[in-house]
Amino acid sequence: MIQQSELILNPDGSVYHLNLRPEHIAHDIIFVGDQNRVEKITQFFDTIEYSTQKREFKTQTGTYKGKRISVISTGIGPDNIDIVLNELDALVNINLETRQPKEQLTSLNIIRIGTSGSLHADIPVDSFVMSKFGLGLDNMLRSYLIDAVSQDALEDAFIMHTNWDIRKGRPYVIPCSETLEKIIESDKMFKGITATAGGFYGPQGRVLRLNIQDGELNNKMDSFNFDDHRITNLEMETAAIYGLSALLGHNALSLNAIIANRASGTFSEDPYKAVDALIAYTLNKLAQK
Ligand code: R1P
Repeated sequence: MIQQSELILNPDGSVYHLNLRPEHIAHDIIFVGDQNRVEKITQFFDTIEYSTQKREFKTQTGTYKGKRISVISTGIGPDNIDIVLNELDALVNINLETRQPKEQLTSLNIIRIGTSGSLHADIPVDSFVMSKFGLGLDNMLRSYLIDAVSQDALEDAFIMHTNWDIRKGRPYVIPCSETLEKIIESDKMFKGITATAGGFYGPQGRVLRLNIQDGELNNKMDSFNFDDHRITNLEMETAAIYGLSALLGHNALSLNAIIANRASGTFSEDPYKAVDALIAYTLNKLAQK
């Protein structure tokens, strides 16, 4: 039995941070970072059956063209992904009354619609990137036993290429769900490795007043190539989502609208428009699933 201190439930039986009970979520779930992006998606729904919010975690469940979908905001960073993935998994795979894991496990389909910076001049602002792999620079996943899902050869090549200082922890690489990749992909999308950083400034090479450990890291990531996969973009959630989904048995895919180009130093003139276009694209693909 899982103790009360380990799986915390609110008085109404909902999971502690997400404020959700099992009946409140669909098995097709869209993650966004920004809580204000939830309604940018659900405004297109036929109906909304449930809405809740606690802190940055806002959820709305409803139907889009007859398909039941939940949209959840994760806030920023891999630490939040640890909360969201574990609590969502508890909703489907743990009996919250007996506090025992279920024998029949359920796989959720999780698609992130995020914003991100591109590392290459030829992946311009306002384009879309699908993450074939997540490359975690953040360490969160290293609290779990990940050898069965992580890609050692790609990790080793990255460590060698960037002369990575292992005092920052060993980067981890996790692939996307091939099932979701096939459903969502098109020639409109760039595809590559998405690097996930544990912070926005120093961890992504931004220098304001503090010196950083490796000022050349973004350039080295830009020139990295493994089996024809290059590092396309840098954000803060994908690798953590891929890692926990793979470990817990869920399918995950991350899509990002490119709003900044770190190679050319440019920023989208209308980032909301790029995100809206990615939302429309994803909803249509999901409705056809
Ligand atoms: C940083 O500004 C945030 O924006 C990006 C990063 O991953 C990070 O969460 O994604 P979202 O727009 O989805 O939050």
